[in-house]
Amino acid sequence: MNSAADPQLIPQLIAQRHDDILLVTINNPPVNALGVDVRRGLLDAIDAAERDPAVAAVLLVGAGRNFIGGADIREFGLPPQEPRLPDVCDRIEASSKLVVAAVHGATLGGGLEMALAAHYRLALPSAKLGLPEVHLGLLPGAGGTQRTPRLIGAGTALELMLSGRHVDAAEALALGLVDRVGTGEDAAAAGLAWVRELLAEGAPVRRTRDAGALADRAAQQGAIDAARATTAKKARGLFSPLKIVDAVQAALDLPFEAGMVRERELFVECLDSPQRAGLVHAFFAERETAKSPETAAARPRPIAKVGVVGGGTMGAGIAVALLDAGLPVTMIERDDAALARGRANVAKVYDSHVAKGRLTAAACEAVLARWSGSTAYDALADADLVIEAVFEEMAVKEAVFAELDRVCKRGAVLATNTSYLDIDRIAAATSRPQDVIGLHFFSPANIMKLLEIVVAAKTAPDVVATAFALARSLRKTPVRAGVCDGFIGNRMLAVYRQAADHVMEDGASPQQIDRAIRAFGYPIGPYEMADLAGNDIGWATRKRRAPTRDPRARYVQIADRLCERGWFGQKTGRGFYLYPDGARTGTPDPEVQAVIDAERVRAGVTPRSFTDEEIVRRYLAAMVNEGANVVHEKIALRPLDVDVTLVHGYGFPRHLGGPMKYADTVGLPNILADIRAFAQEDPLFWRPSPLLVELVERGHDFESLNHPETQTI
Ligand code: 3H9
Repeated sequence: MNSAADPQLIPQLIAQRHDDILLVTINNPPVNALGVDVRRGLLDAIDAAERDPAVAAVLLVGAGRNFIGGADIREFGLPPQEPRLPDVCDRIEASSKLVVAAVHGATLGGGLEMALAAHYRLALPSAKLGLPEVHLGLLPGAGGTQRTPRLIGAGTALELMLSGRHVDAAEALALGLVDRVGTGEDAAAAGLAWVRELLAEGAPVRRTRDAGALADRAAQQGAIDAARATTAKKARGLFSPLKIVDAVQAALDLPFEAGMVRERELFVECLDSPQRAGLVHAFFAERETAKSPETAAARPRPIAKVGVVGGGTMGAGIAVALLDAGLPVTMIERDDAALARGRANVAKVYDSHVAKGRLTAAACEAVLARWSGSTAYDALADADLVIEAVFEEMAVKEAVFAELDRVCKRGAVLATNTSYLDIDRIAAATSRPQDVIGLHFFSPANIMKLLEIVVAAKTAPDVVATAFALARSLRKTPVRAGVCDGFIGNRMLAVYRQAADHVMEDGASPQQIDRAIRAFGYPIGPYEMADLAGNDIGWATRKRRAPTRDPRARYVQIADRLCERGWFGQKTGRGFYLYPDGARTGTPDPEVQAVIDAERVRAGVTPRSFTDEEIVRRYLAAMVNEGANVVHEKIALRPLDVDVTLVHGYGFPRHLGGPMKYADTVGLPNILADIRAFAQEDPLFWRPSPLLVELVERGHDFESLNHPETQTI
């Protein structure tokens, strides 16, 4: 029953009286983020409820699919606006009228903190609760670090805040984050029914700040110490995780108000850190790359059945990714033995899930029942999508696509997983180039998040839209790329790896280069990575490119010398490093050093020493310069597409946002100055990208190109 006395709120907040309960609905699409208007409205709503003697309780719910997705991330870095979220939460908690939150869908960050400030909490089955601020370089700064430990203990609170993971309603109940799990999907209805029960029972106002889970000081201190030790080891240069631990320490040591002051100080330190800027950039960039001009303009084709051609590492990984998404997969191989190996490659992944207790044997069987195999292409006649993952050679790919053209139904999407080859040529092997697209997965394809969607000259818009829809259902991070040798990522890798090779031939060891790049934030150095992936892959590419290589260009042959000896990396027990007895971590190899020394003599190089800093500067300057070329040539839509590619496919540290964001942080004039300085020794390799030069001349940064509406060049 609505009353004429409903307080007048703002469009993002709807208040309705239901007898003596004020139902406040947060309605701020898309995720009900707690922007300044919502915060003001919430204060007004609580004040209005306090003033109105006819109101006995307030019920907070979210409109649409979520309760609240958190603070409004777009406001970070802008001048703060009152009221601050922690003050709104304090006001809710301080209310003399009962405040209840009924949550569903995303209940994250500031959204969960607001629910924790309410006096009682109910979660619907769809609820996903979490404190994911750590992924944005932040800590829960609206009382989350003070209320959560008081409610569920320091150890559990830290586990949630340091992992940022989402918990479902049942787990939230078991942990004590919520008081009750409701049924159905209607938060208002479930919440109103419960508030009526609470009022009938005379349930008291109950404040989380007074909850007693920190009572056993010694045990709580033990949990904090343990979390600090693990975090110091695991956080690898990340700033906010240890601040989270500090804030929870304050919850144990200080009274609530003083703890909130400490939380604020630590939150502001995180807010001001470049890592926060990098991680927020990455957050929005990942959402931008999930759209493309075609997704706005065309409807995806339905995909119910998929074919995969090739059952090697890549084909099997792609099959697993598709099976994981619930799709039936038909695998094609050239003979029965190869098909059996392909099936075994797929089954191996699920067997290891079973062995680790992640999947029951019955569930494993059910997934594998969706796999079928054949040695005849005709088995793909009714596939809606076929992904080719065969040997990386144009003639082989052309033959496969000619076969697909013969057997596939009209309208089927024909995708190639090539990492380098010309997709326009592959498409020309069919009579339907409009249906051909590149889907470049990264190995292991069922794990790596990146999917380069490579749009060829004749690819139809609805085929592009289909690829993006597929990426979403596979939970991949898609990036739209154009056709060139290596697309976005591998094209850039070829260039910055050459910069590293130059440094190696000029005097640095593979160990020093790997160490410098790891210290920058990469999980693994370039030569450790090459050994892991297999040096023969790069060798094949270099051989393919040899006829088109500029004869004047510097060409470091060290890797070729290793490959000629069969030293392909981990799989052969040696590469740039030695891997005795199947070791996964390499040890320096004196024979590799001898090869390097010999190559230096052959190339007439007098070795010199490099600082780690110079190594990193050269590596990144080469990366950023090629990134600028990739944007300039419209292979990538924007600099942010380069960032997402390098973060999700090549290990670039996410907290720096990506190479282009990093370049903006360092300053484009500084990057250009480095390139010009390095060009003194090798003007052919260090040619400044025209885009980089133009941006510097105009005083612009890469960010200015990320939003076409404000684009100036
Ligand atoms: C925080 O709370 C700090 C406090 O502790 C302290 C403060 C003092 N703000 O992901 P989607 C946009 S930090 C603004 O595609 P889904 C997103 O950009 C925050 N915008 O949807 C996109 O926009 P567009 C802690 C946001 O259904 C659209 O919503 N919270 C926010 O796949 C749809 O997003 C988090 O870190 C936001 N908070 O997933 C949660 N969230 O359409 C971050 C989303 O223009 N959010 N947008 O591209 C998420 O994890 C997911 O978005 C969510 C929905 C699970 C909510």
